Amino acid sequence: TKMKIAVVAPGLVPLYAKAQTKLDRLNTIFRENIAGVRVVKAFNRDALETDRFERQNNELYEAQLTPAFRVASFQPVLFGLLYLAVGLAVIVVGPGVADGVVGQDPDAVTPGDLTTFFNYLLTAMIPIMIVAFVLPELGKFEASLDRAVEVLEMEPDVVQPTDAVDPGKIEGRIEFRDVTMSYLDEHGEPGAVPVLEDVDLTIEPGQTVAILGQTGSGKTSLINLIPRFYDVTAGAVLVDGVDVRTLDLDALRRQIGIAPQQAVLFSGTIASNLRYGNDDASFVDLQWAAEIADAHGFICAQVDGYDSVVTEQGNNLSGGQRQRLSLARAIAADPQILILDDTTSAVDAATEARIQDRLRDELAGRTVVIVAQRISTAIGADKIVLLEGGRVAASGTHAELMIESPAYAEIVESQLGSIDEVTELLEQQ
Ligand code: DGT
Ligand code: MG
Repeated sequence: TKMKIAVVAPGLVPLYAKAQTKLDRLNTIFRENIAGVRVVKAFNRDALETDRFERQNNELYEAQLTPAFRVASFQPVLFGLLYLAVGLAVIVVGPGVADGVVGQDPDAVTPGDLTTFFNYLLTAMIPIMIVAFVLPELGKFEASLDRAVEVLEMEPDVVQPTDAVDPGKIEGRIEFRDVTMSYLDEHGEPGAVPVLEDVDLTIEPGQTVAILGQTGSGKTSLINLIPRFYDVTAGAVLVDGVDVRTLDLDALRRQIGIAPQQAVLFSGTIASNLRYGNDDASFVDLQWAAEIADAHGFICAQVDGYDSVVTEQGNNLSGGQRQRLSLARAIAADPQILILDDTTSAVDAATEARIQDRLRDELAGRTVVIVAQRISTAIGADKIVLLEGGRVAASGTHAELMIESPAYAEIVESQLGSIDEVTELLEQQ
């Protein structure tokens, strides 16, 4: 018996190790897709990701099949041994039982009786053991099944419209028309307190608009309406004069490059991440995008440059590096509308100024929407929008707002000190 196990087990260990590696990989893909679902949606990568998951899932299935076969084929051997033991017991003990009594007591136990007894015992015991193992699992099974069905039957809030309009190549005009928005609660009903209220805002093609506002004022919620991650509760969001709810989702999102507030990367290489929104991007395109995002320098400093490995969710990179790659990825998608949600929060002010300069020069003609914490990010924009509690508190150029909006002037002063310093900063630009 020991020989047999020695033959089977060493073969099993590497097989299980291989299967485990496949399982790890599948988990990574799964986690990345959950964490990066916005990015997947924004860059129209649903099909690619489904494919990636399916391929890895099949690999795991194959890897588990071989050891499962080995273990299954081992079962008859196990039962054989069990019955052999019963046989031995009967041979050894049986005669002793019988010897003293045969011929004297007709009710005495014979070796045959003993064999039968053991057989019945085993036959009855196995199903009892199985039930004992399976019963507690049944409860778990039902709970899991309910939850799985719930998830599977979930309807996405945003769906491709019937008779979707293909906008063709867009110019990049964005209009928020009397927009009110509440996130849906667990029953699919709009929440009582809207996070955006009566927002009226027009952004002309080629303009750079900065959105300012305190944390929770609705900045992210506002920009997420443009690629239609959510729908408005009232009013409308229009791109090039067309309600986004009537536009072909893929066509709309293909022309929007977004660098979300959380910079999510995927395992692969730096180049594969930069190409995420645009498979056709050449190496020169990638370099161009990385230069603008101020990422080219640190990419080249890596041992393998653009082919350097990015581990799960970009964990081997710093926050600032991830942000810059996320920005470069959005630029490499060659979008007509570029949306940056606080994308430079983890980079220093000098680097940020450099990025801003290059964005202005290299992306002239595209519409850029920047969510900003720092006044210095917003100051050069064509229009600055100040959000307060989901409402537009003020909007205009820096010069206009300094006169018209005490709230804006207050933010400026608190961040930049005296007005003289601001003037100096403006002159340098
Ligand atoms: P930040 O990024 O901290 O500077 O804040 P904002 O200005 O980007 O705020 P935003 O738009 O993320 O949140 C505005 C409000 O909406 C805030 O009260 C939290 C709420 N909210 C944000 N995302 C969700 C969501 O996915 N579901 C629900 N139910 N509420 C959300
Ligand atoms: Mg936000």
